[in-house]
Amino acid sequence: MSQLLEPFLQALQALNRVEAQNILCQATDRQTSIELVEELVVPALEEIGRGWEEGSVALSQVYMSGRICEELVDLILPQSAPERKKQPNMAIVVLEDYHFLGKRIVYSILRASGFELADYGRMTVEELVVRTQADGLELLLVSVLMLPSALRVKALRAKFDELGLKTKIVTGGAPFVFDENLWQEVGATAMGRSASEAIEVITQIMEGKL
Ligand code: B12
Repeated sequence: MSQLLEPFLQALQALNRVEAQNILCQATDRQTSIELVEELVVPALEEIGRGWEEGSVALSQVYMSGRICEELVDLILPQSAPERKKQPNMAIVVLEDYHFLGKRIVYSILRASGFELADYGRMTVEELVVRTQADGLELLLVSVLMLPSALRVKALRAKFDELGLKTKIVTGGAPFVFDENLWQEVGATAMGRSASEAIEVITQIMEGKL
């Protein structure tokens, strides 16, 4: 897998969608699509993000790489698993942020693993409170990549508490990976670093461990 990272990265930076797709598809007979996403797509985008911070990658490259990866992820991730698991009533949302790829991956992988969940797209705290109450959610998965958005989870938890909503919040995305205590500070029940960890956390919640 690691030897594919450099060519995949180069294809993305050259905005060569066809080449990026070829590299990814070559590996699908050796790796599961979930492994490919987590071991190739995510590290490549992180590397591109680092390049942008250092000034060696343009914002247009960051944007187009993100779009190309979105399309490729849709292409390789399996559709919903036929058997659904008995599970909490749950949804996933991007909270006041514009980074959608993480949510899309977590959503697809959860559905492919047998979980049923609603996709709320992008919402503000106010919209989310109304929707959560109306749908009677037991579990809300929140994806953010920017720190100000991550801090909004605190306002969300406060609104839930004000209304007596017991909905559990599980957070994920870069700010929670950078600061390992942030999920507790914003009042979440747990956090996950990847789509696989999302499955682990939900399983623990179903077993009453969280
Ligand atoms: C691609 C990208 C963009 C694309 C987004 C395209 C899209 N459709 O998503 C574009 C170009 C639009 C963009 C814009 C901006 N970006 Co940007 N972007 C990135 C970049 C390079 C990669 C993000 C990404 O897609 N990663 C791949 C995905 C799959 O990873 P992920 O989201 O982390 O998800 C995984 C896990 O975190 C986890 N996960 C995610 N969500 C959840 C949820 C739950 C419940 C669980 C359990 C797990 C989980 O599972 C996923 C799969 O493993 C990051 C760099 C980085 N290191 O993250 C910067 C980054 C996030 N961006 C940043 C910034 C600042 C911006 C802009 C403000 C830039 C600007 N000045 O215009 C704008 C924001 C616009 C807005 N109003 O919000 C900063 C945020 C800094 C901060 N901490 O606040 C970063 C960190 C770059 C940096 N170092 O400065 N960006």
